[in-house]
Amino acid sequence: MTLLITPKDALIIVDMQVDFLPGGTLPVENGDHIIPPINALTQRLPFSTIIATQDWHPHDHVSFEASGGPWPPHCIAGTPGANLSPDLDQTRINCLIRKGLERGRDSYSAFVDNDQVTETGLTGFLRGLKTERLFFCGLAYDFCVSHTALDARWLGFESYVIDDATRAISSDSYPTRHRLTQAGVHLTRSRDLITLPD
Ligand code: VGL
Ligand code: ZN
Repeated sequence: MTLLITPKDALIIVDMQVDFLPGGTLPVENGDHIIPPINALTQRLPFSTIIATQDWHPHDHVSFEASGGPWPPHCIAGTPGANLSPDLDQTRINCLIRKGLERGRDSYSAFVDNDQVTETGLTGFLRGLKTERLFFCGLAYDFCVSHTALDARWLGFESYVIDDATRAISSDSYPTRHRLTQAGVHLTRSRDLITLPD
């Protein structure tokens, strides 16, 4: 099913950072393969709101193995690994949201920390622009992309994950896909997003 994208729609590019790409400290397999489709989305479609998120952790963050967490150190604030990929076209990105800044709390969602209390401000930003539909892409499908899309749905936004513009850490995406569709998050593909010729 094709979807006509208008300037009222927003694109949210999740965590396209050096550490999550091949060669980084927490690389998502083939994460670099989604850079051309994401660039095509921002270049081809008339979104007026394009948000990029960044995981942005202190060096002793609770999610790191040295602190008893599940992950190798990644996206340490201000380091090159926390930068957005140099291959990502940032020309039309008008908002950057950073998350996971507090040592003792992680944040998979770009809306609210894992404590479900601390907000990033993204909700107010989008509501202020009267945005209704949100389209999600980036890394990683089974963590930050899905948590962000689920929160968006819960907050009342119509939410779409762009399947060919995301990649998962786990090789089995079925549980993530199931959780998303059960919650009413739609799955779509780049080629189904269209615009009117001008
Ligand atoms: C992420 C694991 C740890 C993500 C962030 O962006 O999906 N995953 N921190
Ligand atoms: Zn992280």
